[in-house]
Amino acid sequence: MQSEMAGRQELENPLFTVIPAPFEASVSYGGGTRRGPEAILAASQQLETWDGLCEPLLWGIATAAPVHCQGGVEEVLARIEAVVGEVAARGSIPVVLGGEHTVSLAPLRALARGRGEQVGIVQIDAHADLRSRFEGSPYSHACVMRRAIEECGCALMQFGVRALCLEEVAYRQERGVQHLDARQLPGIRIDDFSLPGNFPQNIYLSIDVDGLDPSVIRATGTPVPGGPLWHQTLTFIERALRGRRILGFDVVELAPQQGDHASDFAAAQLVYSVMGMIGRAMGR
Ligand SMILES: [Mn+2]
Repeated sequence: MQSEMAGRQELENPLFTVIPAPFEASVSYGGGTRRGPEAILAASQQLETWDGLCEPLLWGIATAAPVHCQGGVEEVLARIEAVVGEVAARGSIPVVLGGEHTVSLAPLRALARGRGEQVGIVQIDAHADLRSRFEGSPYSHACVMRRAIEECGCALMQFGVRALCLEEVAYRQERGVQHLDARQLPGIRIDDFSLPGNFPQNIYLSIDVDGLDPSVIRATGTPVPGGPLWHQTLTFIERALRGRRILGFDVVELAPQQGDHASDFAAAQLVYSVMGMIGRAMGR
């Protein structure tokens, strides 16, 4: 993200630090998520700095060097976790760009594991990602939210899910996973949504770009029709952040495709719009 317009104070203490994490190991269908971060960063140069309500750039947006993502999954997650931990310790909000959804486990380990208070994950996704194992691996992108619940003790709220298996339905019930699935959306006024009162105060937001309808973002490995549209998704996020403290967020699973720069741009706009919502929720 460009930061030329920010003042010295904002450059030294950026509100956000973008961490590119181009990790891609579990490809279930279409591939290419390792090129997601660079495509989002390239598209970010085309964004208007005024997001319609405020100018997040002025709060300071730093971009860290891409995390080295070759090697075994545990090794790579440990590297991402270390960078997220450093960023958070400096008081900047980490913004992780994937890569496949597995990368979300790293910021959750850094921000939620061993923390005194429980962290609630707000997940935007077409898939529940609650499988115990997928294609032999407990670290597949199809398992990431289950790992987060079990390793980091997180609560979970899912939005836009429309592809899940019976194992995941049972697990949701067993663990009290909250959800607003895609099929429920036609009957709902998202403007009225709020997280349950007993949902944790500390929030981590994880956005799998396949959560949005493929008419908004289609450059992703496992697109599923019938998802929430742009404004529904942004309204949901804004409502979910209300009155909560946000520890960090990620945008994952963009798999850029030649000729589809609309998807790259939408993902970059999503990152920037969420930054605006977070800053405004903090009273900036
Ligand atoms: Mn996912």
